[in-house]
Amino acid sequence: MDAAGLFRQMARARAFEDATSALWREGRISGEMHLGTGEEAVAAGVVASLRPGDAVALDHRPTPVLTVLGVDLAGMLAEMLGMESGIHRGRAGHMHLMSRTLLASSSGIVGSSAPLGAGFALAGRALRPGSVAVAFFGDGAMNQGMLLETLNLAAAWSLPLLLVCKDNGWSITTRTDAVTGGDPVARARGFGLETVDVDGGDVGAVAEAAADAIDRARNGEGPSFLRARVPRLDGHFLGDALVRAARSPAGDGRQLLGDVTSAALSRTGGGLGDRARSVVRLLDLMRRARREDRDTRHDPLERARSTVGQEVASRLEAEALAEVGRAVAAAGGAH
Ligand SMILES: Cc1ncc(C[n+]2csc(CCOP(=O)(O)OP(=O)(O)O)c2C)c(N)n1
Ligand SMILES: [Mg+2]
Repeated sequence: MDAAGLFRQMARARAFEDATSALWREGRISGEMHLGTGEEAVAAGVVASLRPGDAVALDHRPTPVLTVLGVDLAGMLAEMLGMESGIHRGRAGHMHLMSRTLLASSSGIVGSSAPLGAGFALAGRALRPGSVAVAFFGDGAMNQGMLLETLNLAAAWSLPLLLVCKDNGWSITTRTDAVTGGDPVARARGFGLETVDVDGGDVGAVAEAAADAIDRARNGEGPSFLRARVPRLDGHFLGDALVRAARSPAGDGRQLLGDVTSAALSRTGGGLGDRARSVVRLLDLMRRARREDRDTRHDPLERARSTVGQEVASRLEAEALAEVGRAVAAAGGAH
């Protein structure tokens, strides 16, 4: 797929995430909302190499990949709005979206997309020779036992599987490197998988790396592990306190710090050292969140815009906005 084609898919995915965000902020979607804003280059770059008969297993940020794959946008939005017209009659919400026809499935259980993907790959090898499966998950999932077991089985059974780690450096409010031994890529290599490490904000680089890995899987040459570093543009979930603090240090930031400091001063449980450390830790997290939030060069869509040129980008973004706008109206989400 050419640069414009990849950009078009990224723009569609971003427009869908933005529309979901707007509906959530209006109070129309209940519960937590994890968006994949910032993961569009990974979604577009990997899906570009998929064909009918391939399968994808997704995590709690499934919508960019599902949008690029071609799942009905109005049906997904209606699902999130809890309507009978949703693709799962309004009962699944955003973390359990799936498509039987497109062989796509998601789950909010961190790490579970890996064994799910391995199951898809195993079934695909038997039922649809030449097909592949892709599992998408975050860096936090790399420490889940079932994911590590999957790395092992995928290599031992030479499954036609691509494991894609969308590494945003965070697991909710924990910096993933603070709870991770060694390097995730080296870990996957240790199990015998082919590995590749790419800038997940560079759609061309993702597309190229994924194409190689998927080709190998199709040809029976076994599984691969692709680590793509991505930004987390909307925080862990919409309304994330760290993002609010980052965007408004004098308002939400001061309030959050004040709340944690007074809790640390007044709480009876825990030693003084622990309580002081929790305030220092919060300050560190707020500093990192602010730095990431300010750094707009990290926005993959912004970067892709300069690759295709402003004129083409504007046209494709306008088309994407119109398409998603129609889906919002069809879902009954428009005012
Ligand atoms: C098995 C399991 N443990 C904990 C959680 C709670 N939880 C939801 S998202 C998340 C962080 C996951 O981090 P990562 O895999 O890096 O994904 P990210 O949110 O950063 O995209 C956790 C711990 C969960 N959903 N499932
Ligand atoms: Mg993460």
